[in-house]
Amino acid sequence: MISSALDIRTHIADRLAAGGPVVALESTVIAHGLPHPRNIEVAQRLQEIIRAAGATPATIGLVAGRLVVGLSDGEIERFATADDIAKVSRRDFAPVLAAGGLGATTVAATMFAAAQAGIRVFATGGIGGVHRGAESSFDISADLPELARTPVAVICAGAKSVLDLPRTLEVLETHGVPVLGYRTATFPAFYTTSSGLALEHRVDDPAAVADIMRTHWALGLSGGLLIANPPPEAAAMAAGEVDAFIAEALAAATAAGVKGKDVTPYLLSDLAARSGGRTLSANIALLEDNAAVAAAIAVAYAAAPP
Ligand code: PSU
Ligand code: MN
Repeated sequence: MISSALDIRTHIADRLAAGGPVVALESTVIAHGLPHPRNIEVAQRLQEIIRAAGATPATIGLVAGRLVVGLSDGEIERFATADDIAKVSRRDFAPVLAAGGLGATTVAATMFAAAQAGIRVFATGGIGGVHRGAESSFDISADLPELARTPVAVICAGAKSVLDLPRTLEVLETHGVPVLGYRTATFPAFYTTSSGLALEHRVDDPAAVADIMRTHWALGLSGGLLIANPPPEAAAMAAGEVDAFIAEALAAATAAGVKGKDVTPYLLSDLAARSGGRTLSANIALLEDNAAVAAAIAVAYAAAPP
């Protein structure tokens, strides 16, 4: 049964009903991940990239008590400009829906909404993961258990190296989430093309990814798949360049007492400031590239549905 709180906009419902390719997009990256006005430009650009590849973009967020799949341009603009937008992960849905107003969905929440709507492909920047020091803070993103339980393929540039990447991969393995390197044999590190961590599986074209998605779900394996696409070379940073900024940003976050859901947005904006905007341009370039790869995968998946 589809909840009355779920608002799948007509153009999305029609495309899905026709078996057409649809790519989900999150709203946390708009509201909390990128500064204004780049956020609105990027949100629009991601939709254009997906349309140009023949798929339909469905940006997801909470508006006035409803979980909307397929936000309008006007709504996306509100996410890009309003202050105090709630960051919504799985635990936050019901309270934020009850309160009304805007809620920006994280990877976890966007996956949940996409699956409810019947969307199988989702493009983002980087997933949340195991934070450094999680052995004492217990800070592990809800994105990881969501990947374990919700059947959506998430195209990302890995997880940011502010996280503990080896442990992030361990948790994904524990939960049986396939991690596919897209044209790479190692896990990308978001700002940099490689973390140096070897992946078991490498896939080189969208049709092969779509085939693995079909097989995974046809077997009755639950949960999502992670497609790890390195940032484009031209925009990627060198590890030596980004590591010092990350160490400084982590120290600044600790000194400022930043905790919980505020950690990721704090680090992103702190890194952008410290790097003179280098991390921001890398972030935007990889978001655009992930949208293009996701659209190609969605088109391939729609061409031979399960
Ligand atoms: N990675 C980015 N930009 C972002 C995020 C991740 O490059 O804005 C957001 C995503 O929405 C992700 C969330 O789901 O941060 C993870 O937050 P947390 O670590 O609090 O789970
Ligand atoms: Mn967290």
